[in-house]
Amino acid sequence: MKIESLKLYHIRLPLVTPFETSFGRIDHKECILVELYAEGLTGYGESAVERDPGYNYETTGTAWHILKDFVAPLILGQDVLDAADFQRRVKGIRGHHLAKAGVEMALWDMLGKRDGKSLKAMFGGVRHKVEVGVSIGIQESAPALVQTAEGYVAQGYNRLKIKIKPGRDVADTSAVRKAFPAIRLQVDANSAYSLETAEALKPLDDLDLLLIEQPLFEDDIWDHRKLQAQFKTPVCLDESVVSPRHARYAIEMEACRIINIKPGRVGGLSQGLEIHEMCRARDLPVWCGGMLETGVGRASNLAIASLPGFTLPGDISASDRYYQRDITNERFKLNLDSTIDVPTGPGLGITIDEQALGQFTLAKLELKSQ
Ligand code: OSB
Ligand code: MG
Repeated sequence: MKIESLKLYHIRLPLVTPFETSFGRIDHKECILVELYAEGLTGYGESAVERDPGYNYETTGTAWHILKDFVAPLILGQDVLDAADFQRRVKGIRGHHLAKAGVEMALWDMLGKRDGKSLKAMFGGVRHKVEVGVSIGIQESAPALVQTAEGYVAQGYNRLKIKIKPGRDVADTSAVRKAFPAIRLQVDANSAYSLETAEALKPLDDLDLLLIEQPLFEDDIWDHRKLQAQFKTPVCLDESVVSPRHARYAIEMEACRIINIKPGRVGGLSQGLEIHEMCRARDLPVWCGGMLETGVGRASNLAIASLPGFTLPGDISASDRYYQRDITNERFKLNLDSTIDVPTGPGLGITIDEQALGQFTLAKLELKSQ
């Protein structure tokens, strides 16, 4: 499709409740919304960056720069055929996966609208609804955490993920396990430990957890291998897997037994699909991670999570867990069985609430082909 224009929106949405991880606390979500226009069709994508370089090195600022100065000139006025063609064009831009993935998502949305196909259909998804859970930030205290967890369980979530950090790990997780002896429970350290300090996590191995996510440094697959060897509980990698190549390294090194696929982190939906295939061929379970996406990114996450290898519940919660008002007209609701329906409309299957988008936009830029 001949790309006629690319619009960037730096947006900032208030969260219904603050979100605290080992790298910080936020009460607003910032990211970049991408809007492509070609042949009478509009496609939307989300670059799931954050304001600060805490989760990884990308920020709303770096994504804006990379998209405006490097990605846009490679696609404006160009006939971009599909996601693979897009990836070939941006190959020379090293890193900045979240930024590039936003444009790839918008392209999928446009292609789906052109062909009258949903992302799920284009990917070969096999589920109409996907199992989901909720990711709970670090709370004031262990009792406060249990109380928060109770709220989500009452809403119907049957899988909880708890954020941990040194000093706020075993006691917090044990308290939740005690309150909910049968719930599917997992923890996420967001790289807060070293192999030495991870010694403190040993008691977690007796709490019947689904997995321990990214305990060690984001660039350290080797030490995760050493740690996995000491735990019965599967280690799951998030930050460390930045490409299909890294997924292969991790699997071959036996650094993890589960992979969290965030399409943005690995450079786009096409790489997410590739990792899914690789893991499926080796019987390694995957699940879809989240970055507190707006309805745009969440629609994309639901679509990829409908693939057969996504056998563990995703970090894809209902809209009301994140935002009182979202930028999509569609709101995602939790079904009674802790699932969310996969969108069925063409492309992402969502429409933009223009008024909400206007309200949450901090900066906007339109780039057109000459
Ligand atoms: O590590 O999985 C993570 C949110 C922002 C950045 C990193 C992570 C997260 C989450 C939230 O855990 C998952 C969600 O979107 O619900
Ligand atoms: Mg994580």
